[in-house]
Amino acid sequence: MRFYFVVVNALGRYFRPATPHTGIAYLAAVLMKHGHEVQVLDQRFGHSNEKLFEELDKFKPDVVGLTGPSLEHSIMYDLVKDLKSKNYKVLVGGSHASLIGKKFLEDTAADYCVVGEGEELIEEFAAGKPLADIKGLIWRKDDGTIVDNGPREFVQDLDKIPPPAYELFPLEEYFDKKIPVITSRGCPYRCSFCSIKFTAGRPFRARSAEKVVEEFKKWYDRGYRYFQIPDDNFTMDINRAKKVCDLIVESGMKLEFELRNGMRADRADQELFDKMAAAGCKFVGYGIESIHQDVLDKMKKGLKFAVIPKAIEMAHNSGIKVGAFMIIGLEGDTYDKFTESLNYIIKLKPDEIRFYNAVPYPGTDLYEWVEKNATWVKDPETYLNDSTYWNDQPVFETKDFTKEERAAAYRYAELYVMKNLMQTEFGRLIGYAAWTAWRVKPLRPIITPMGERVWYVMRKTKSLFRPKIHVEDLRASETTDKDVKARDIEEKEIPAQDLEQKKYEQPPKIPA
Ligand code: B12
Ligand code: SF4
Repeated sequence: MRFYFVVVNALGRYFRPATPHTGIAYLAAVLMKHGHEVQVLDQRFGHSNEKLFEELDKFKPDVVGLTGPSLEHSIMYDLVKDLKSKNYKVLVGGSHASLIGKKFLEDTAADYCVVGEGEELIEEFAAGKPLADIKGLIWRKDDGTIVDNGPREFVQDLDKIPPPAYELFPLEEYFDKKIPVITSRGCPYRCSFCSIKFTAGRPFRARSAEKVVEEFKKWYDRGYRYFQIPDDNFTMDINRAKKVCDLIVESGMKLEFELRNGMRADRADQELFDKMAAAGCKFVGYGIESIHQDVLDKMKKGLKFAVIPKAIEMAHNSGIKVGAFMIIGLEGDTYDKFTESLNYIIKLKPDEIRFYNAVPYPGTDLYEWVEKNATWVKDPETYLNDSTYWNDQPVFETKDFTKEERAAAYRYAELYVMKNLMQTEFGRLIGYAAWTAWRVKPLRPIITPMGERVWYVMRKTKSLFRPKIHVEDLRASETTDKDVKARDIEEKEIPAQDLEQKKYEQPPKIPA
């Protein structure tokens, strides 16, 4: 079969895509392994639909596959309409399709919708298995009836999936010369706001360290030195994470990587950070969300705030930079608690701080809580599609934390966040000058795109000089300070049934 995949042009506040799309690269790899033909268009580079239709005319696919997040999903809906007007068969998947499932086919004329992971499903689909027998598929019968075949089990053995075919993407055009390598999928925690259960799911599943290192090596041999590990929970199994790092070191590759998607501050010890640093880790983000234990408990984070300062210290001991990711306005939060969170987190001296407005995705505990206990400022259909929640406008309010206070909190946090970001990226003085100019609101529409472009050029220039290796220096100065050890980290408060060792080594079946 011939598949044409489109990464829909939903960029939100990003002005250029950072990396190729991992999900589509995986699907393409599976299809090509089974002899199918695949082409990909990353429309986030701004390719028009005219260009898309020219390509489709030439390629004549049997199916056009679309992927996109909830953010700006109306772009995907419009594209479905255009594709259907030209009689293409349309298959949709990814975060938004997985979130709303059947509703996607109710709201658009798409033919098929995939919920959750797509590799095994697309193999069956391409092999011509009867649609009614393909678990995880929602499809439209000839008479228009929509059939939901029910959920599919998550892929149990990730090592069986071929590595993502990033070579189908225009690799030189991405923001950074950076390759994402997924080493595990899923996360068994139950944070009230998190929508991970709809795509990667709760069962934690890991690739073998050997396979992971093989994938790094594939790109390393092609000149890549800079990687991203976008796992949901890279250190869920700490020993496995250590093994991945050990094997990278043993392989002799002198690479750098970041854990920008975040790791849990309570699933780490000093030895892990030492090994991560030796393997080339430069940055980890912690999903901290709030400094207040009652707020953390209400969001079911399963995290004791007491571990945070040590976790930051441990990463710093190993020479790894730290990002602190915070959320404004979850259950139990107030304006005063927000200011305390901001002030306290600054004192912990992470290298980067980000504050986000809480966004309830349908189907999450947060969403249900908002329905019962709070007031929507925007209706879900609007805010899911709308990128303005990146700015200061909250999606809901409570009597203890009003929309005006939420907006003020975001603006206040943003001042600090932007100063920190600009000084990190452009240096102390130029960063401060840029930030001062950015603070003048009427100048922002000029300063922001200018800054982004300068930033892009700086990154590109920097990537010309890669490989730029600091790993040896780091190894030489490996920390001897072992004061902060694993036992100092309190591990607590995650539903025991999810976290028994055997449960995440042998993933449970898909939860009902
Ligand atoms: C890396 C990442 C990013 C990267 C790159 C994303 C990219 N698209 O290239 C960056 C930093 C740019 C990013 C940005 C954002 N992200 Co993000 N991101 C992720 C993360 C951590 C990993 C994505 C990934 O590579 N997964 C691994 C691959 C294998 O899985 P996959 O992409 O889901 O694809 C599989 C299936 O979904 C399915 N599938 C996917 N597409 C299709 C298409 C077809 C036709 C078929 C059949 C199947 C199919 O098959 C694939 C293989 O199994 C996920 C969390 C997660 N685990 O999904 C969040 C996640 C996708 N991001 C999220 C969000 C909210 C965002 C942002 C909107 C804002 C933000 N707060 O950062 C922006 C949106 C920008 C954009 N246009 O994508 C949410 C999406 C929720 C939603 N309903 O939309 C997620 C789920 C995080 C979360 N816990 O809530 N993100
Ligand atoms: S720990 Fe992270 S990935 Fe896991 S449920 Fe919480 S927010 Fe989601």
